Amino acid sequence: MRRVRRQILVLGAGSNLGGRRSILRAARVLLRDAFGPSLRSAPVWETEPLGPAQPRYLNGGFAVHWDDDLQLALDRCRVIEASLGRERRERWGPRTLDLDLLWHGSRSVRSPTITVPHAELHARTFALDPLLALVDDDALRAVRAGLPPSPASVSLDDDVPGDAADDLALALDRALDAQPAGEGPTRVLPVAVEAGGSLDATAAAARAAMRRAGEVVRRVAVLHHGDDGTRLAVLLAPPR
Ligand code: A4P
Ligand code: MG
Repeated sequence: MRRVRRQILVLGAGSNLGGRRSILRAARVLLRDAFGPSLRSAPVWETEPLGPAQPRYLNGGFAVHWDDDLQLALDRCRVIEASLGRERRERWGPRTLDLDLLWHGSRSVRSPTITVPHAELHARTFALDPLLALVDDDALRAVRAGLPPSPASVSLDDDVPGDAADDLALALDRALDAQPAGEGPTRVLPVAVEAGGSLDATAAAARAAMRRAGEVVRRVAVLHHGDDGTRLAVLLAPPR
């Protein structure tokens, strides 16, 4: 029997609100559930925003095996974006999470809702860098060579100090004894914390609630952390 080589679909990921690293890590967990264990992650780059004035982005990417309809893949990405706090206001506006379909091997698709390869791919180092970290393609490499170099990337698993919302996510992961490994399906619990609660108090209250409910926490993503309060997405393992 002839072996069929599965197509690789590369998703571009960007975040410029909240604990960006915690959001991309949470996205990785949810994407693995949605697309299967073949998922691989690119490193991440901090990039200047393209479009209206807004915070800097953390950009990365994920590769999955995918032979199915691209609309189905985009729909799954939309569900993950929404569960990690994505709100659609202005085009190119700031977002907790953006997942774009960048590239699907030799496939080229143009429909009213999907253009693959991504229409802006050739001009965007923040999309090409993660893509080239995941696939080897001479034509793409030639396109990348014509664009300015990027600063160094870091692994999605490296902790870079100095980002308050991401520091909070890490502290909560520790306080809640997060167990990132395990089989899906992961559930996402939105949690709102009023302004003024200390980190310890927030973590203690959340931990008590999880213990009472018998929940196992996989990861905490900080969607918003400001003077007006904190919003979290707590990723829970399946009920035991
Ligand atoms: N759509 C068509 N093709 C695709 C595709 N390959 N992948 C359609 C995803 N979506 C695709 O997307 C708008 C429409 O594009 C959808 O209806 C979809 O069917 P959206 O996610 O709803 O809105 P958006 O993300 O605000 O718009 P758009 O045009 O996708 O923006 P981009 O291209 O995602 O750019 N600066 C930095 N440094 N890093 C960034 O990641 N991202 C953006 C957003 C702006 N500036 C940035 C970054
Ligand atoms: Mg988009």
